[in-house]
Amino acid sequence: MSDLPAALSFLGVQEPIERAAVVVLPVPYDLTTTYQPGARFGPRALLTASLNVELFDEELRWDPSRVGIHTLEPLEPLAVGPQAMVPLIREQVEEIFLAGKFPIVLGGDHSVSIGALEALARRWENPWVLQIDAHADLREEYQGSPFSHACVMARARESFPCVQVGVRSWSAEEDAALWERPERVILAREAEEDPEAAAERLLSVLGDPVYLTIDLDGLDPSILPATGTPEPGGLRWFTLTHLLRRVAESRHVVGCDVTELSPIPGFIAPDFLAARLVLKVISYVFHRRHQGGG
Ligand SMILES: [Mn+2]
Repeated sequence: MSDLPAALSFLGVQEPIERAAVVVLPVPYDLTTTYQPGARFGPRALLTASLNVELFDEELRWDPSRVGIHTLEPLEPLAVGPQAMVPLIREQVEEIFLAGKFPIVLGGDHSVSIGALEALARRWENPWVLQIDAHADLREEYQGSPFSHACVMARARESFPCVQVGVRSWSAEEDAALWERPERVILAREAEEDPEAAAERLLSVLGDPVYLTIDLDGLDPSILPATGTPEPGGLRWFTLTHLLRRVAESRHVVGCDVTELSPIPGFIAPDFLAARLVLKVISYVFHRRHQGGG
């Protein structure tokens, strides 16, 4: 693991890795993107935007960067396909888990989650996966690959119980699989109509510990248009942050990935949102531990 210059580290801070609680792994890979490619530029745009993010969390009123954040060098993409990327990502994330640290994988397209989830299966006993996404991602295979972004949750459900939040687009093929356990699905519409009720329902089904996989297209395209397959009717900022805060307050969140930022040149708001969301996750997850809580 080699270091990045401070200019390309998350928030522009770079704690030595031994002392960091959070390790950020940029994976600029998007070769399974089906509509608008460009998620390969996501990590760089997010990291660049993060240099201007206010470190102080106005909500919990503390500076979450104090937990120590270290950003690794971006994982070099392999053109041979997602299957070759999976073990590379798995090894790096497993190393972060084994060091007792909190991994944050920055995609790249959503297929980068597959390697991270394999590391999760090796490191944690019976973890749950909480997916934020517009799409069900439950195809058995897509365009000849079972490791496509469109198959991420089909792979995840082979190993973990999963709850899917923000969903509003799926195929006929995925429909039956999605509704196998309706209590584990919170549609975007439901979350938007009553964020508090949605949070209560989420907490009534979600186990512990929890890994978060955030496909940014779960958010509404009015605030996050910079993504490969935008879908109308998504989550708003306060809906999503409320859900994440409630989860982090009551569950052990062990890691996360944030994928599918496909920057629009000259339009920085989505990049900034993504950077702020990563800092919110760190704030919510570590605030309790920092206060001496569980
Ligand atoms: Mn998606």
